[in-house]
Amino acid sequence: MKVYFAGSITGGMEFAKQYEQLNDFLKTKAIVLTEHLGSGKISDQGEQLEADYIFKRDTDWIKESDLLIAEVSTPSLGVGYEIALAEQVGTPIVCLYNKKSLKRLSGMIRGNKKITLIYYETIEEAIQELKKVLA
Ligand code: 6IA
Repeated sequence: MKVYFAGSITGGMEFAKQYEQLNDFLKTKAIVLTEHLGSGKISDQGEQLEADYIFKRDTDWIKESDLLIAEVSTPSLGVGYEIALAEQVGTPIVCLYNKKSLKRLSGMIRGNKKITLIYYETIEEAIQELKKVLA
């Protein structure tokens, strides 16, 4: 199974630690196309690649992935775009929102019945819920 793992970069990386922990878990269950996000090495500058290259690569990856998992605790234009694209091409979507986030979760995510939404506080909780979804 191929998973596209999305999370805010330019929008802010307050949850970088969680990206890393989620990425480590997901790698035990699937091929994670966007491993760089949870590598612990990426900053809010993102990968140092041309924007047109990133756009093409990431949209192609979304089209070929079996599941999109987005960490949405930090609002991000890029992640919102990726979620909408996944919906358009019929890729199932799971969003994870940390209850300690200082940002409210957008109604465009909360109100979308096609999205499986997981609210979590600890990473163990998030992983437990993800296991159910992946089973
Ligand atoms: O708007 P954001 O940057 O927060 O969007 C983050 C999402 O878009 C992530 O899920 C990534 O898959 C994707 N993304 C956006 N920018 C990058 C990037 N470098 N490197 C990797 N993935 C990205 C940014 C460099 C750019 C300023 C030229």
